[in-house]
Amino acid sequence: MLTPRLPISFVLLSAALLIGCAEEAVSPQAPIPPLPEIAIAYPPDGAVIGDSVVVWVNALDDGVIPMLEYYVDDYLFAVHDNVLAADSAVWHPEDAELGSRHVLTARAVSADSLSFELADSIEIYYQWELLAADSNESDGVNLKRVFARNSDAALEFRIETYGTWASAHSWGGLDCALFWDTDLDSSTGLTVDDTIWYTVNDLGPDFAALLGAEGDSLMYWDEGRDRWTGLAGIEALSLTDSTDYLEFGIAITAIGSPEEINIVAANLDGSASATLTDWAPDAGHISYRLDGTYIGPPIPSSGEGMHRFTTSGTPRTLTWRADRTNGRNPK
Ligand SMILES: [Ca+2]
Ligand SMILES: [Ca+2]
Repeated sequence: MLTPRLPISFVLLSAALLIGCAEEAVSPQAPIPPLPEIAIAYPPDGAVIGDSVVVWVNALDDGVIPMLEYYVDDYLFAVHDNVLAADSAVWHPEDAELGSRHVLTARAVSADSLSFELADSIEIYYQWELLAADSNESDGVNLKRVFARNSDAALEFRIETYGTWASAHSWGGLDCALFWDTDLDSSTGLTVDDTIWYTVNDLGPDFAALLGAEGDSLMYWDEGRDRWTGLAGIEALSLTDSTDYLEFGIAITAIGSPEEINIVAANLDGSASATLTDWAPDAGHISYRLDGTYIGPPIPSSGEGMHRFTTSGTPRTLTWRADRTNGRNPK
């Protein structure tokens, strides 16, 4: 059988192609396997952490992560090699400010000189979430910053002041109040129509926590009698003499288990004129979601202070509880 003779030019071209294919077949270049998708599984986005946090990262599909890097902001705090499926690292904040916000990032990096990467980021807060920063409006004790955090069961606050009180539970020491609108309705609770010497910005507070000279107590607004009435429930109180901050917590069930509340903080400085009030914020209110994102340990209790409830302190004319029938209206 005769084979048709190919033109010389085509034979040469075919040979060149064969040589080219042979070179490709022996190339040492291996394809780069795709990285698995990764996700930060814990903590949840927006979490408020304690003194340390364990960060868990999951690979969402099969594969090995050649290198897994953990960052807080731009700081690399852990690197793990050849991660399979799930991995964790611990961050210990050092010199972080209370209430500071940080971006936590996990970055999966391929083995070929960092050319290929996947990342996931969340936001976290250190110890507390900052709700309000208030200016220094007097020489006496006045509000500086208000913080909050909540777990599924507890709602906790930290209040800092300019100036230091001497005796927390004496007149002229501290008389601080935190007002909560738990039904988000300014027409219920204490309103402008009620016969009391103050209104709480644009809030219709249904509950209040009093701390200091009027006794450390949780109150509710009695609509029938138009007055604050005591409830049990102040927990984990950290309130001492000769300092400028307090921390306390309540059971969320004590205020009806709301999902969101509006908040105004107030301080009554009894050391000078006994009429000087300070509000945070100065106008309006703070909105706060009780989303259970605090994952740190509970506030250390001062001795046997858990579930502390007192009504000690003798109410005076100008107090958060007082009404106009006491004869004086400082407004
Ligand atoms: Ca202030
Ligand atoms: Ca209300």
